[in-house]
Parts: sequence; C-alpha cells; structure tokens
Amino acid sequence: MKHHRLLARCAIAATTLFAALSTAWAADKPNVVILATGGTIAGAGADASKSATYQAAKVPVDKLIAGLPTLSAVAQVRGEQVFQIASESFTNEHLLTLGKRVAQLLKQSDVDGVVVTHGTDTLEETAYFLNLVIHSDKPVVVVGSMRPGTAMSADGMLNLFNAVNVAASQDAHGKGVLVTMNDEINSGRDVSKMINIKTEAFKSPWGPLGMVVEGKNYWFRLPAKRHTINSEFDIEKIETLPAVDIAYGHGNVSDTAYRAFAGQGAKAIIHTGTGNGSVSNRVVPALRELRSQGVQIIRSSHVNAGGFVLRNAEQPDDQYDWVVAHDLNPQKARILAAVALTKTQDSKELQRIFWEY
Ligand code: DAS
Repeated sequence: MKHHRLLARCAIAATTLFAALSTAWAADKPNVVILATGGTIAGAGADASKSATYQAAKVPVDKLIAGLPTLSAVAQVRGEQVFQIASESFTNEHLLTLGKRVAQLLKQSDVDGVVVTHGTDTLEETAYFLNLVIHSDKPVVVVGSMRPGTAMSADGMLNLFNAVNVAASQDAHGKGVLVTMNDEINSGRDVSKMINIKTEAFKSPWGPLGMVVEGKNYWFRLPAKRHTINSEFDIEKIETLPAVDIAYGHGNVSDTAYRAFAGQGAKAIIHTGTGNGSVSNRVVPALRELRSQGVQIIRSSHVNAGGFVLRNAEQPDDQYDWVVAHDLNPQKARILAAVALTKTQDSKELQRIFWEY
C-alpha cells in the first residue's frame, strides 16, 4: 500500500512540475493577439480544387488558430473576431473601429504584437491607414491569403504563421505596419495587390523589406517615410474620416464623375491619371472650378507597377493649387488624404504630408 501512495505522490509532483514549467514557458513566449476581419484567409470552397471559387469570411478566428498548432511554439496567441466580411466592403467606420482596437491592445503590457487577418482586396488600404495612425513601435502585421484554406496549396496557413512570427519578433519593432504574404515582409505603406490570381499577388514598387523563412526574419531594407510613432496623426484623436473619392482618367474621359463626387460632398478628389498623373483637357476646367470651390484636387497615377507623379510636370500644380500623390497609388492616396484632412485644409500642408508619408 505504501508503494502505491509513493507512486501517487510522484505522479502529482510531476504533474505540478509540468504545469509550472508550461506556465513558465508560456510566460516566456511573446503574447500576440490576432484580430480577424474576414476575407479569403477565412474563406471556404466546395472542394480542394477550388482555389479561386469560394466564399470569403466564413471561418472564425479560433478555427484559424486551431488549424495552426505550431503557433504555440512561437507565441501565446489569442484571437478576436472584429468583423467577418469580405474586405471590398470595408468602410471608413471599419477602419476606425479596427484602428482603435489595435491601439487599445498595443497599450497593454501583456500584448507584444498584433496580427490583423484581412481580405486581400483592400488589405493595402488598411495596412497604410494603420501605418499612419497607430502610435506604437510594437509590430502590427496585416495578413491575408489568395486561396481559401480548403484549397490545395492554400497559402493562408503559412502566411498566418509568418505573420505571428513577425508580430512576436523583437527585430520587427519600429518598422511600421508590415504585411506578410508569400514569404515576403512588405511595408504597409508601399505594398499593393498587383495581380488577383497568384499567391505572389502583393508587391512593393520599391521592393520588400525582408523575408520570413522557417520562422526567421531576414531584413534587407527599412521604411523611409514617416509612420506609427513618428506620425503626426493619432487614431485616438480621429473620430470620423472625411469623404474622399477617386475618379479614373482614361481616353475620351468626361468631367461627370468629378462633378458628381463634389456634388455629393467630397472634400478631396483623387484624380487617377494616365502616366505621370496626366489630366485630359476635357477635365481640367472642372477640376479648376472645383478647386476654387474648396475641393482639394490630388493627382495620382494608374500606372500599376508604381506611379510617380511629379509636381508641375504634366500640369501646373502651383498655378492650379493642386496636390500630387508622389508614388502613392490612388487607393492609398485616398487614405492619406482622408487622414490628412482631419488636421489641415491647406493644400501646401497637404503636399508636405504627401511627400513625408
Ligand atoms: N473578396 C476578397 C476580400 O475579402 C477575398 C480575399 O482575397 O481576401 O478582400
């Protein structure tokens, strides 16, 4: 009998020791929160052959985490389902709600990094928005996938594993909001979806910042523009974002869209120009008239490998009091214009902001 009692005592001691160790290990692991918003990374198709035909925003965040048992070796991970939508349906209100939750979490001492799972359609807009307004140097990593988890060669699991790795990494601090897709680490400012049918969909015109390989980050560049803690914009001081619309320039274009947007109250119009942000002579008079009525006119380009709009090159911006979007694509120019207009209506200040962010 004595023998059994001894064995029982040893078993209890071993269990207690393991429990203590596992808590200690967990305490050693960085704490990463995954904020889930929907998209393909939470998508589901009818069968494994469906890599492009599926329903986005179906799988809840806890199932995404459970599908990645290796995460526990990287970090203590917990999830919150902020939204469950396809990202083409994001609104300014979604951006503000998400941004405020990210900021709130990063202020907590028991949160070391945040991952945002997101649809790929507007992922670049959300990543840039957070890059502008989150005042923390802790890693924020936005991640999506081009194929649903139900498809052969689905990319979501590795993208999410990489995102948690980066969010848990000391060396990811102070690099602004990051995007991990297809083994690359891109700046949330630069990256955009360049093609909609490949897993290598996301590219930065000026190249990625680094790569993640087998859970290790390899860095090659650092962001050059202002972001996060060096930004003059703060999500905690933004309650609404002004209406900024995007009008597309092309051959045979008319000024109808520009006038309609202004008529609906747009505070700024992003002109998506051909080439160097060029404006058709059929549209210039309307833009000059709208500018005189107080609407900001911002010239961007639809050159998709990365436009680079130069002031006073294709149009006399000084004379017309217009702004150029520098290398920002139209959808990112909309984000920056909306954030900037929460602080200034001055076109010269807007231009400074477009050079610096
Ligand atoms: N509809 C797309 C979206 O939610 C699906 C995706 O690619 O994530 O952005």
